[in-house]
Amino acid sequence: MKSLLALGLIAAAFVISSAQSFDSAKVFRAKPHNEKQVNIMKYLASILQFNFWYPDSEMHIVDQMEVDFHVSADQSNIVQTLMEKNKIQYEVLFPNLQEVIEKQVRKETNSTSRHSYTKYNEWHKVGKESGRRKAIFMDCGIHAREWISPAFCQWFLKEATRTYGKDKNMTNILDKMNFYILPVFNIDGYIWSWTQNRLWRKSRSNTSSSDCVGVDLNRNFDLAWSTVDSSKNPCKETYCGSFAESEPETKAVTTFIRNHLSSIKAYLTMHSYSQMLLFPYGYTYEETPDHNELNEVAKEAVKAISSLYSKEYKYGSSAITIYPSSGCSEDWAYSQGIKYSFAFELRDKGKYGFLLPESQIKPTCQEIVLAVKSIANYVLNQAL
Ligand code: BHK
Ligand code: ZN
Repeated sequence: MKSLLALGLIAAAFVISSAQSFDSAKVFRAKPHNEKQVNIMKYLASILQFNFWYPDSEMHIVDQMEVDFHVSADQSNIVQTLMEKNKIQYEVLFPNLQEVIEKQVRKETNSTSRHSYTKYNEWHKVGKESGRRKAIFMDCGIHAREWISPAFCQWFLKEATRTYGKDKNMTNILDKMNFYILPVFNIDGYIWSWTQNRLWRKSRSNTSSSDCVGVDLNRNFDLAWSTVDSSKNPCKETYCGSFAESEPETKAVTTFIRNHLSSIKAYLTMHSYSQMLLFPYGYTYEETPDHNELNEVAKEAVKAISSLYSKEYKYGSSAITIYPSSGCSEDWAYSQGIKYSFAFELRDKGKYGFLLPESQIKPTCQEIVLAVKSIANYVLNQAL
């Protein structure tokens, strides 16, 4: 035990002493006043150890440029002497680089103090602070052909930017929460739906021995994967993939969410169509422990939607309200402890379906912004 402790101490000492020391290293600002001096500077830099601050290397030194660099203690005298001999104008910005660094570390950082927005923060504090701040993760375009969905994510970004500082509620939301917005989840599929097949739903991966392409990314998540309403058949529209999170698109999102779990309080995923606001579960008709609360949040959000253009959106658990589906993103997010997990089914109810006319992009986005704000407000009012 004792020797272990000693080893630990040695290791700690080693870590501390392994930090580069700049004891008596000097920071110079030199200014060549003619071509000859430029060339001398370049020459000095090439034979001595100039550590450039500005510009990035001797290559970019020109006449009349203020050149900032530091040199180690054992070279600073010769550098100084040679600049003086050649009448190159210079000043010493810091006579002892180490001293300034230490002063800054001691004064401007303090490993025991709390995170501060007006201080430099160590990594663990940056992470914690980001974790303390609430966040909403929102993705669009899991299914390629649902073009209104990516349109919404883009709209929301624009609207948030446009109304920040003007709209009191949006300002408050953005001051207190982070939004992680993924405008197109299924990029390959989205491109395919533009170039090859307007009604493409899945991703574009070549998974199996079969000739069929693509995985239904909303069946590829790791909760009740491949149990109900998904297919093992790569040729089906609801093919769930060869294993949970088999697809890079899924993996990227789940990895991001897992890494931000301490801050992500809500998960929103945008689909179309049928005008619904859904929450878990999708894989079973059973209610979640949070069913009543989620139902209330959904009810308020749907009320906000209808306040604008009187569009009716149904709400409820997705298994009951739309149909059972397993391995869907919203169930998975909920299973990770993100209680406020919702899937939107945007306009319309089937008159145009996936071919929703462009004239409906604006009103659809406007009404859904209200729903997102409604959910965000609710989440903000919850304890951490
Ligand atoms: C949405 C969220 C959770 C579970 C199912 C759904 C319905 C969605 C799907 O994955 O089948 C329907 C859809 O987007 C229309 O293509
Ligand atoms: Zn969809």
